[in-house]
Amino acid sequence: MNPDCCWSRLTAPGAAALQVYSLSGAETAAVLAKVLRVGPSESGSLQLGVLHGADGAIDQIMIAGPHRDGRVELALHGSVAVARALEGLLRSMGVQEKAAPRISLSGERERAAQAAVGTKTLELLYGPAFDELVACVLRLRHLATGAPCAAERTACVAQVDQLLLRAACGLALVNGPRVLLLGAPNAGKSSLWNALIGEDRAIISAERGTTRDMRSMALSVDGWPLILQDAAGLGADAIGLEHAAGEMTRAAAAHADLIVLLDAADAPVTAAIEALAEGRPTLRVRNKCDLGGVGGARTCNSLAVSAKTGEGLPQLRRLLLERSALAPLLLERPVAACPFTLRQQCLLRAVADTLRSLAAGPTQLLALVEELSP
Ligand SMILES: Nc1nc2c(ncn2[C@@H]2O[C@H](COP(=O)(O)OP(=O)(O)O)[C@@H](O)[C@H]2O)c(=O)[nH]1
Ligand SMILES: [Mg+2]
Repeated sequence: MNPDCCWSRLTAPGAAALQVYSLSGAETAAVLAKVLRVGPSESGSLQLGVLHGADGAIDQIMIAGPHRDGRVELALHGSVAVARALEGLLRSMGVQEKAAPRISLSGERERAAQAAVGTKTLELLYGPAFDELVACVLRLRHLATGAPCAAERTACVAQVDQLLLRAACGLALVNGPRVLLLGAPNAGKSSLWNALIGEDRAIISAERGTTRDMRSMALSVDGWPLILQDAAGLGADAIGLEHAAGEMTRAAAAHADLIVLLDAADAPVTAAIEALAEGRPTLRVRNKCDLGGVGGARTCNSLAVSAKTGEGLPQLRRLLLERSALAPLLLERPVAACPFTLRQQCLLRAVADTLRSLAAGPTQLLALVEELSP
């Protein structure tokens, strides 16, 4: 009977400096005992095992784990022969191969990529905002080490909130807010994308599933930066390539700063599309107004436009700015944007949350303040 254990290769196949494998399942320890001749190991520990072939020892293998999720990682020399010997042994014992987890631009990776964007520009612009952050940190440190009264906390929360608002503007200025056109197939997303960027770059077709890959374009709208994204539509019955394209759209929706929900009489927004935009900054737009019915004015909380005739596009451009993180910069007396990094913003947000929850003790706050210190 096959043991309750499966393996997957985490590194690319072929010769390399190092190969890494992952083993999981209730009988992982028993499998390792046979394959690498080691005893059970403590959670999170490192152990050295020896891989044996028919003619004796082949190589040493580093065993890391079990990790908290029960997984064990094996790190071995990158020779193809060693990897093949290990895989052969596992297969001969009936240990099942499992596809390695897909690497996607989400979670940690996406955050790291986001944090890296524009850091050089941020550094250059950082100067004027530096003193304010230092003053804020000093005040917070005083709060964390003293016994702050409620009024002091409230004043500090207000200061951190103000910094956060300005920081969001700063980052939007440096990177450009990401605006995603979202809608059903044939709503006219690609047509609108073309119209807004002023070039016929995307293929337009009444045939659904025409758009597959994500398209991003950096625009200047009234001199403000904006990243406009066109993605595949989300059809309810999508399969194969269309389904894969839809998955990319979902990922883009999760990271967009503003979602334009594009409606059209012949391609209405579905409940599934609405659900993707739930809780996110959203702007409702009705396309194809040239076909009659709705005029060029804003109706039912949505702006009517025509990607074909250009009607409503000046208003749409303005609304994109007003609904983005750039909005506080458009006011008659704009806030002073300060270009803190994404990491600093996350820390500031954590500080604000900690200050708000009266239960949190000063130790937690102090730890955050120390991390925030420039
Ligand atoms: N009349 C009219 N047709 C439009 C408009 N926008 C797009 N279309 C048509 O709708 C169909 C789908 O357009 P497309 O941009 O490819 O839609 P997508 O699937 O949402 O990207 C095409 O036949 C377009 O010519 C519009 O504003 N008015
Ligand atoms: Mg399209």
